[in-house]
Amino acid sequence: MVNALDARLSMYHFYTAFAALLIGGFFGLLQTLVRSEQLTLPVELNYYQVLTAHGVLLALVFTTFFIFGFMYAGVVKTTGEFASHRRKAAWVGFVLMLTGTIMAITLILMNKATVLYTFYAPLQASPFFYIGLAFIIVGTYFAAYAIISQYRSWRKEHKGEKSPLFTFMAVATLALWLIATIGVVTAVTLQFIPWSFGWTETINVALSRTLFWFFGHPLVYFWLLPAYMAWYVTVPKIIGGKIFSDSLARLAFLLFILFSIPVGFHHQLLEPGISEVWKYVQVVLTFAVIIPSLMTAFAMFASFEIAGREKGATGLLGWFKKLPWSDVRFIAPFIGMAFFIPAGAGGIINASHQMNQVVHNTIWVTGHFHITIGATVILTFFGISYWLIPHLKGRVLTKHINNLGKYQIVLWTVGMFIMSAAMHFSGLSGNPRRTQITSYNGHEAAASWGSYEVAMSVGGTLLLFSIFLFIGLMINLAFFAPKGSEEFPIGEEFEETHKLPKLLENWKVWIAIAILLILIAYTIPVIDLIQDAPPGSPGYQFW
Ligand code: HAS
Ligand code: CU
Repeated sequence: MVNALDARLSMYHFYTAFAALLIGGFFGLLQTLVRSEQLTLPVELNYYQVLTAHGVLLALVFTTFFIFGFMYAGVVKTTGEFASHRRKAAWVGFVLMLTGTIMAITLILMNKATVLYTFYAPLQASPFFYIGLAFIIVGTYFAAYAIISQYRSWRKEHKGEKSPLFTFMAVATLALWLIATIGVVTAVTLQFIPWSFGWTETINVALSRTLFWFFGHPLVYFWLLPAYMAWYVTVPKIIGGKIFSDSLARLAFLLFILFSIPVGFHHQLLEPGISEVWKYVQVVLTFAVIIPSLMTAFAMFASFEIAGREKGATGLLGWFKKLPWSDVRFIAPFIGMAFFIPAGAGGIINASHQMNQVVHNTIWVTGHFHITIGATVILTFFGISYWLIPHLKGRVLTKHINNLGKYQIVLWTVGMFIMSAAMHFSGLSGNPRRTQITSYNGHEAAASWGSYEVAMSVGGTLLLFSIFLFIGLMINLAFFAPKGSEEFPIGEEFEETHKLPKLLENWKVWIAIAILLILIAYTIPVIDLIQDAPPGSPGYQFW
């Protein structure tokens, strides 16, 4: 049984996350309807404002709250309940994050921060928007403290034992997060806040974007790694199998710390002011960060096969039939994994310097991140929710809800498939991202886009229906499902290893290598961006 106080802590994060999902998802549908010219927004709302709210609510708010709710639950499950001072720190973090969110969203709704979720300069929002973002980040530092200090005291009390895999992974994810946020915190405090208050007249645009992507790329792994935690630790148990290799899983997470950060230039391949040499270095490192995902693919197939064979499967692919196809806790993350095969391939295309010229700033990129974060990650989060919410609330996932859950997952899958396929294909023919009007007054270049835009709105409609169903099922699981206890699935190892290579838990070494790689990849280009900067830019509000 979970400690009620710890359960409440996680649940408050989920309530916030699901509220953000509902509103953010609704805004998403509005965008597809505007772009396909089926809807004109009321004068109080403009397209870019809705787009900003959609990005902030889903990419930043939904993810962050969900991830901390999930990590707290798993850390408590594997290391024991939180000491009260840590739980307090976690609540302070929650309140700060919520305050920041309310500030940022209010300013967006007041049309004072229509700068999209990447808040690229020289677009200039109200200073309170940036302050809101800063609150969210500072909140996550309190959250990180709660988890990391819990891990440290567990290790002190269990000298010589290896730490629980889930908690190890949470700490690795937070290590990545803490290093990554240095970039955005620097940009927000030293550049955006003084500039938006008018204390400085201009901003170094290229530098601000580089600091943003120093954070922005690892941010996508901050979303992905919690999904990987579920794949490595919980999915093997759900399918009645074993974790293929505990050490491989840990190594994959450590490699993410090394290679996630010094790669931000793959978002700036078409920007001036950064020499080709440094773009090349960061593209090579981007190809290195693909490796831990390939390791994960390998480990997943291995644990599926082990599970199948233990249930008597024979032949090359017999194990495939033995997977629990009627269990929503399995099919949701599994479909997420399947999406990640084309999604990863798309990422490799994006990262290839020459091919990036074809896809950059087209809606192909929007397609890419809807099948990474919007399918792979969120389907896994849906799968987690089906067992974690009843687990925390002392209820059970009934057969009936499980069946409805399958419909919800299928709706999401079909909706996301239609929408993101249309985005990928029309992106290849030049359809730009982040534009309200896609007909270009009937220009022939735009002739083929219209039908894709309609397909996107059909996909978007299915997605919103899926969200409605999901929220309904979650309310049911939290408040109305039969009382009982739902397990938090924690897999066992295929071959139990009691001792780990010491190096795998020597954080100093890994963090030192990560910092070294960052210094190699960023020092000279950042000096160039400062020394050879063109005159700074004043702020613009085009909305
Ligand atoms: Fe990305 C742009 C490159 C992964 C998210 N990406 C974005 C943006 C977002 C995003 C949000 O290089 C847009 C930002 C903006 O607003 O401008 N991305 C990559 C690369 C990877 C990658 C190389 N991205 C992600 C993930 C994301 C995400 C993960 C969110 C969670 N991305 C880029 C680049 C751009 C970019 C450029 C800039 C484009 C531009 O020009 O603006 C890699 O990490 C991908 C590696 C993944 C794999 C797949 C492994 C497969 C697995 C599944 C196994 C399946 C199983 C199931 C076991 C190699 C693990 C079996 C199934 C059966 C059917 C049998
Ligand atoms: Cu990236």
